[in-house]
Amino acid sequence: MRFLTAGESHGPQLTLIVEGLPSNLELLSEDINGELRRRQGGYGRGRRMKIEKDQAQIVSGVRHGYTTGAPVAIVIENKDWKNWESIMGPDPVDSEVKKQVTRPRPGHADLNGAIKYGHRDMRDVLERSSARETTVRVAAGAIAKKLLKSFGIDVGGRVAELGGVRDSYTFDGDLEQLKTVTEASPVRCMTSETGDAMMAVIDEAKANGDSVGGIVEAVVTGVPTGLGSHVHYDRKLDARMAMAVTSINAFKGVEFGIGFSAAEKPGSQVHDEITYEDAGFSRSTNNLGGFEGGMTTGMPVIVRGVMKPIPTLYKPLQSIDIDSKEPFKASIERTDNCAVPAASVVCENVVAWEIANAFLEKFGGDRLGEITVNYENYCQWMADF
Ligand code: EPS
Repeated sequence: MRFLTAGESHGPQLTLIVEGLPSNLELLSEDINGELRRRQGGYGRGRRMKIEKDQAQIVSGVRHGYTTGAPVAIVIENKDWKNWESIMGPDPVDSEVKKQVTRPRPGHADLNGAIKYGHRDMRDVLERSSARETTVRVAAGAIAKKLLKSFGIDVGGRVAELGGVRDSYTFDGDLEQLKTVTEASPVRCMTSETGDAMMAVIDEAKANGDSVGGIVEAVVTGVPTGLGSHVHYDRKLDARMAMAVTSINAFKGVEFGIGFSAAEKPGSQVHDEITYEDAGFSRSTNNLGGFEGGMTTGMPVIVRGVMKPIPTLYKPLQSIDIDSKEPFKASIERTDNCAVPAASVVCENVVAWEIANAFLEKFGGDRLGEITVNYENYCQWMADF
């Protein structure tokens, strides 16, 4: 499978094309809209999310509730477009209509993109680099989640740390509980007192015109052994996952299982001992987060990503105007002062996409039924191994 996205933050719509989905997968707009709603929420969001009510319109590849095997195209309207038509329209306009952005925000794509693509108005950069694009990546992930669900694979996520406040929870195998608790938490945190402390940090940052980042965790259960491969660098699924997670806007790093803390421990306390019971091979712990040798082990996949604080600040940092070359405070764009809870939903969905893609590589077919036969054969193979 592959997908392409198009669309600017204040353009008319976002567009997604997913190619390579099998036929006969049940897919309803609501499967996607449910995920879109989750992404829009979270404590710390700004005024934009009061304007948008993201709804997926499926415009091809699905008929009477089932995929046909043709590319699935989805559009999501930007309701804010009506306020930006003259600034963002495709047709030529008088130069005075253009509100030129000439003051790059430190930490954003503004300056590098302007130099690289030759824009004197950095709106031509920031509109596409905006995290608004994660809307359609979540739509792609929602389709992946639906596919995975047919094979008993489930995905959830949580906020593990926000603005320096760390939640002490570690995943205990109960994904249903994780989903229930995080869905009820405004910051998607598993421990309510920690969630309160996270909200206090967001309030404080907002009062100071500042922003805060954090760490999110995605968890996938029901993953069969052997997705990905050890035989070539670009077939290692953890490596592909790292690319997917660090490509989420503002993400700066990724870890699996105990992650970077493995550096502090001896090997005997890091590697997960192999066990064998009626259900087959397993591991006594899951320090490696469900991956060994670029392949899934059959243990839950645990992926964490770190999001830097959003670089658009109401208390802007020092910058240089690209026209006058004079120092100026960077331009202020309306923004969220914390999008970590939303980013947790995005992380879940990009992880779901990578798992689904690896699943189709291993068990692929043109029809869902064909994939099911391939998967069941493999389950039998594993049981006999
Ligand atoms: C964003 C700035 C804000 C966010 C936006 C990402 O938008 P605006 O500039 O319209 O106020 O709300 O996020 C979304 C629109 C979204 O859907 O997540 C940015 O600068 O990246």
